[in-house]
Amino acid sequence: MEITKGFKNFLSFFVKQGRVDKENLEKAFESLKGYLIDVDVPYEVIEKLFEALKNDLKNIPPGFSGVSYLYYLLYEKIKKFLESKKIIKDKGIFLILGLQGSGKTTFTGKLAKYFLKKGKKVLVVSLDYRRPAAFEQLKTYIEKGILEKDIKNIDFLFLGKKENLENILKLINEKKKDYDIILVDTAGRSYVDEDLLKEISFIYEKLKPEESLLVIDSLMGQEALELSKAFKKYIPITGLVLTKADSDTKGASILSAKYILNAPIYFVSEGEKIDTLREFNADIWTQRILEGIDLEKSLNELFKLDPNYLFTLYNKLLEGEYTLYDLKDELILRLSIDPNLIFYYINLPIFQLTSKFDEKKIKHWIAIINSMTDKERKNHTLFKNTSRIKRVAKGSGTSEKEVKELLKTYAQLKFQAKRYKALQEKEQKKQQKKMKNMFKMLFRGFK
Ligand SMILES: Nc1nc2c(ncn2[C@@H]2O[C@H](COP(=O)(O)OP(=O)(O)OP(=O)(O)O)[C@@H](O)[C@H]2O)c(=O)[nH]1
Ligand SMILES: [Mg+2]
Repeated sequence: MEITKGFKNFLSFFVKQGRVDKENLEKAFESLKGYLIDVDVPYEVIEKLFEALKNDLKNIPPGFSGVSYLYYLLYEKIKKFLESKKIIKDKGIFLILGLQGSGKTTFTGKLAKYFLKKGKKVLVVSLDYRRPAAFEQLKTYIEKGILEKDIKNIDFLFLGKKENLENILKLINEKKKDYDIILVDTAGRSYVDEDLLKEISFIYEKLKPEESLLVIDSLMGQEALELSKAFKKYIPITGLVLTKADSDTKGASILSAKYILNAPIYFVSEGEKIDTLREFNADIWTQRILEGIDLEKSLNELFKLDPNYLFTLYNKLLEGEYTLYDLKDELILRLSIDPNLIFYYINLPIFQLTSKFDEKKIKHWIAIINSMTDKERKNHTLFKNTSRIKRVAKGSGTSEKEVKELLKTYAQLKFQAKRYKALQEKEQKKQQKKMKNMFKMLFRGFK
């Protein structure tokens, strides 16, 4: 996330200094402030955060180092700013609003599925008369993405022409008694203008929706602030939705919207698939803002890995039984791990080799191993014969240099493992305990 860099620099400044005192606090604040302003975080949000921090830092409780207390405070302040006790209503009309292309229609589809899963009867309405195809887009998206049994619990309604607006709003109100949830997707514009706002406030007045949800594209910068201010003038926004959170989010848009509208953030939408809607979690987002890690995702990723399998692979390496087949398995496993999370695994000897590889390199190495014969995979010394290297490079569409690099690295890995084992035998008990603790630490809280 763009804003993460600012916070990371801020904290590492104090780690380097080794203490937090008034003088360097002012200096670091100024530099963080400049950075956050540059990436479109509203000035007032930054000021408020800093005032609160400065105040609390006056008394560092015993047991805390200055830096860890600073981190703790920063975490608590951001989390408090983001979180809300309110939960989304589960009955009534939901108006979905936002700029063009922000993800309203996609989110409407996801929300329909969210409520169907809860056993609700849902009506989906499209008021997008500018792009009639948008209705078909939404209908197909939902019908493809929901369970067969839920189809009877959902209906669709389309405005058609702009002239029908008043009639359809009337119809929606009449249908309120027949459905638990009515989702109303609206048309967006590429910028906030008077016409759009007038149309929306007209719709709002006629429907008096239970929830008016503003969709915020997480790639937005300064526009998020303008958008929130403009909407606030016309209608009360009851909740926020952050979309495209799977992309390289800037982070500032949600802070702006939250600050201006002070509405709960209900959902985070993370992809084009209908199942990628998550309820907002302030802890996860605070972590994402401060450290750039999505803890929930990392835990899910870790779950996918079987600790027993990792341990077997590790033991094979130590016992000298780690073949090129195992390296291939490891590489395939590496492909399934988000590159941003690889540091979680870096302490595992088996991933040390591949942790710095990018996707292209991993794929090349897999292709190289795929082009080897069974015997070669079990005995890499056969490659002393250089014609084998030529053959494998050709067969895998890579270069001889790459094949040689793979073989050299693999040989080094085996050599290091051998040395490590000798060392381990010396200090067996100590090491085993260390390994056990390391695995335990990596998989803490998973049982
Ligand atoms: N990566 C990613 N793409 C998304 C997400 N939500 C929507 N999109 C994509 O963004 C584009 C616009 O999404 P729509 O849902 O049509 O946006 P909209 O706000 O309804 O657009 P208009 O109706 O034209 O105003 C589409 O290509 C979507 O597939 C998301 O959470 N992640
Ligand atoms: Mg749309």
